[in-house]
Amino acid sequence: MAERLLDSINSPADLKKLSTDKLPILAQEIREVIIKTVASSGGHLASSLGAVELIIGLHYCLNTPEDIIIWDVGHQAYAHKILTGRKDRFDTLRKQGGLSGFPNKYESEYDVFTTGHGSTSISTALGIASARDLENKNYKVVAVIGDASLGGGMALEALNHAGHLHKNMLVILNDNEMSISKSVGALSKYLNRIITAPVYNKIRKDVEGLLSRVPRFGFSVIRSARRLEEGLKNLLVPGMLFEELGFRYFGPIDGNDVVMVTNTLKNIIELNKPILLHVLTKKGKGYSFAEKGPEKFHGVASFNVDTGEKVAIAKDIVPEEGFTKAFGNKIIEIAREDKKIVAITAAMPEGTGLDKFADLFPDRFFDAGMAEQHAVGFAAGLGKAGFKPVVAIYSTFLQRSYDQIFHDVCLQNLNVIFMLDRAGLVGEDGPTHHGAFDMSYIRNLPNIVSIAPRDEEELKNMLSWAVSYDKGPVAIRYPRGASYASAPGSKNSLPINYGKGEILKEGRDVTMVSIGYMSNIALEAASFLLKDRIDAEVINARFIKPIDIELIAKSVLKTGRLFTIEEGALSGGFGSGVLELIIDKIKKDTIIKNIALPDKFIEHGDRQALLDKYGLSSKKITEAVKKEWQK
Ligand SMILES: Cc1ncc(C[n+]2csc(CCOP(=O)(O)OP(=O)(O)O)c2C)c(N)n1
Repeated sequence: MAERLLDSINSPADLKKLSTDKLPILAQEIREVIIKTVASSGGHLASSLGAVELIIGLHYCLNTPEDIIIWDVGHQAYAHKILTGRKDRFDTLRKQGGLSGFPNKYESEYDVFTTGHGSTSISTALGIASARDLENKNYKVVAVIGDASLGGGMALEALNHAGHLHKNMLVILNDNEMSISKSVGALSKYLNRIITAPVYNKIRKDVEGLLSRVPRFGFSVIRSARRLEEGLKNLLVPGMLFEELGFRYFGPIDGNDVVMVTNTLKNIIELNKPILLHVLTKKGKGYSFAEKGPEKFHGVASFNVDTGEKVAIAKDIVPEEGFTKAFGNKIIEIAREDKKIVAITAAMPEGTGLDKFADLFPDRFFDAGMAEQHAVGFAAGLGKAGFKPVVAIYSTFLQRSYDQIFHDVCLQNLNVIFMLDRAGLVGEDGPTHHGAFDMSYIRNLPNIVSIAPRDEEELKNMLSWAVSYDKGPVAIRYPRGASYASAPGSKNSLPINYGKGEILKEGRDVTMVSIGYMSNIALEAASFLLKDRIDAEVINARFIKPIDIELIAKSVLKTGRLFTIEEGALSGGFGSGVLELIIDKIKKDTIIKNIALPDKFIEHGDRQALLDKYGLSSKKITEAVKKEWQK
């Protein structure tokens, strides 16, 4: 096989040895590596393919890692990993012990900041640029942010502050007109107007030509280019938003033309001021299936490169996203009857299962954009005005909205329902995406009820119950990828009743109190324990708040041993809540153990393997109970 250019590149210094005319070939080689790897490991394909030329251009023109790049979300940075000494380990992407799917400061000095959540990069970059100036240093700072992430409150707050501080920094707006699905919002319309303004575009092309032809242009050229562009934009670009915010705006340029990107970067990088470079990229670039269906290829599981089809999962593995679909179907059923139901997502209609609802009830569906804080405040307004808002946001992203949950929903005691998908370990996306903390951050707020279903049937019943409950907010949490349509024994379940748990299996030796899907795992553990003649009572707590402490205490008084089991952080979580309330209701010599996620950020890897590692598989739970039993 002919030697690839990529074979000789082990660092950005090697990249700089290439002449610019070689860069398109390198981009193609990097794409091939990304497609091949993601087809096997799964990951964020479409965004990473779109950003290849931009990443080559940045490492070609900057002096990394002294010059600093902050990636927003970080899901687009695969080419950055490949160019910064990690190409030989790239096949370990997202695997346990392997490379992270996101920038990770513990993985490489080139990953300055560990990221995974959106809209953070401009704030971080501005902070670093300010520190640099305080120390009279002169490295460069660049934030790379997507058009959807730019709509998040934090990014807009940062732009506002940056224009005021007037720091030397470069913000690259990587605009592919897509979030996971189509970008929404007035800002996205504004960007689209910049791109499509016909007269502006024509003259912009002349400016672009000027920028790319002159290898390193002098101040007089900058001045005339600027004057030309300025006059043009004053005439044609409504608002000149970025300029008004204090940034020099350049672009839009074709972000998939690596020579254009490189030449433009070379020219603007030395301008000592806040600059915003608007690059247009194609999400999924270079892989036809991803170009045609960027939503489907935003985050993918393993797929067949030739057909673009998902690799079939073995029959014995429960279908992914069972809870998500169950929610999506049930909310439609309820909304047909109840015209006050409205549904809200923060840029994730498919991921949360609301896409069908959006098609059926376009007037009652709201995509607030990648703006979780606003989504919750907005829901509060709808709730205040008499509607029943159902806000579906992943557990980890709802962290953003903590103050809105507190101030706009709980304090007003509004009937807002939160659907917290991906509550628990998500697997390969790792620490930024695990939903480990929601029980802790919701349980401590007054007025809100927090519940978790053990199977899809129970999720549907809980949703119906939450809609009928009219005394305040309700949060329903459920994990990723693991679900039973109807778990063993669930057909005989009791109806959902405020603050009441249920006994799934009676027993006399130990009490296992579990929440949500973990109740199925606890039942499995109980069946293993029976083989050792340990007769466990298993309680499905159903309510994280208010906890059915009477039911639990009665059982513990009988068995003398209490095990709480939850897929969430130990600190402040469900088990912690049980202890707060049970302490004066049980005997002093009761054996107590909380089985939960430890007080650390859990790494990425296979979900089942991680659950086992952290003691939450039926095998590990059985071992933990036996250990206490033998004491
Ligand atoms: C706070 C937050 N909300 C939601 C997400 C989930 N998410 C990851 S990428 C993405 C879309 C990003 O779109 P954009 O910024 O335009 O980048 P692109 O993928 O198009 O390159 C979303 C919604 C997230 N990572 N962080």
